[in-house]
Amino acid sequence: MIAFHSPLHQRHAPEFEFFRGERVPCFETPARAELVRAELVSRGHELRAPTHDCTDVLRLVHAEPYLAFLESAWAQWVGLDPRNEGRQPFPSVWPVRTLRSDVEPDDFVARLGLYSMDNGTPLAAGTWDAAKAAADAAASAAACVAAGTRAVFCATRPPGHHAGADFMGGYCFLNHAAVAAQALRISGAERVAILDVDYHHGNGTQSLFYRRSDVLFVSLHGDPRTEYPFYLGAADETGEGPGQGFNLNLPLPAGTGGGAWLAALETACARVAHHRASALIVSLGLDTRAGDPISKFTLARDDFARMGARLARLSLPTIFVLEGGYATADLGAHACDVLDAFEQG
Ligand code: OKP
Ligand code: ZN
Repeated sequence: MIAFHSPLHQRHAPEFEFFRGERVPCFETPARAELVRAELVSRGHELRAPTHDCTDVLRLVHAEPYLAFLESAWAQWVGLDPRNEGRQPFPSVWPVRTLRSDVEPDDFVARLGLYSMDNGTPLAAGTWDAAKAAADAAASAAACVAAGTRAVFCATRPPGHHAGADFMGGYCFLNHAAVAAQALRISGAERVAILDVDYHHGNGTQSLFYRRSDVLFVSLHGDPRTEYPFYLGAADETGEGPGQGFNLNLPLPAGTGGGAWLAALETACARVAHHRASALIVSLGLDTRAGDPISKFTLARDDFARMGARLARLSLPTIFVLEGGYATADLGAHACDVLDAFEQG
């Protein structure tokens, strides 16, 4: 399978995040994409640098003020104090209900809060470069599929599915799956489906397409009553206005194993098939594996090949976009098991 990858991902390398009240080393590391890249090469997949600039599509997915903030955020931070080069900024105040979110404050950290959903998404010097390269990969994958390629993988990071029109969150900055979907729509696909199999609900992707019937969003994820992102992902979120009926959430309890997960995948695939899409985008989170350090499903190694084989039976041109997966040593194997089974299916 063709896999888009850019070494620019390495420029996004924050050192720590907050976890259970402590500063801990980041779970979302450059090593993740490097290990996936190495496994792709060893299994004979074709690596390609992104071929397309996503800028025009990006403007349709994200709000202009957010893009302007994100692109210059590190320069703004270091501009406050040159010693900030060695420090990570974190938001500390958010415009929740009753506070105003229509004015950009002059204070940098207040602006960071305005454009963030959590304090778990550390910025680094090269965050923009890495996220932009991943979005370029998504646009390139869309061009490939529009030109007739059956399946493409975006071996990119940071992930994207928590990022919304004007906010970052959950290690995500730009929504690459949404960029791929929007790029496919522009290149003539009338209907597109996004299937999100990451452990965490793709709140950003859901919100971007919630009022649209052209892009179906279906997600299997840990029940948000107990799992991040907590405030979106329930089964009663079915779409709004023209998008009514075009959002399907299948929350599953923590502890769910391969059998129940694959049964839910069946429901998800039936809904995708019913959409009669001309292409599928899979937000491929691999954090559903037993032992993932921040997730609570218990899929086994073999379940990833089963997933790939089931997705192949949809018989749709498919773009796989890497999202989460933090049991880093096995990440390449899990990704390639899905892709190889898909290609053999
Ligand atoms: C991103 B993706 C606390 C750890 C949990 C949020 C999880 C983000 C998951 N700092 N942080 O969907 O895999
Ligand atoms: Zn996840």
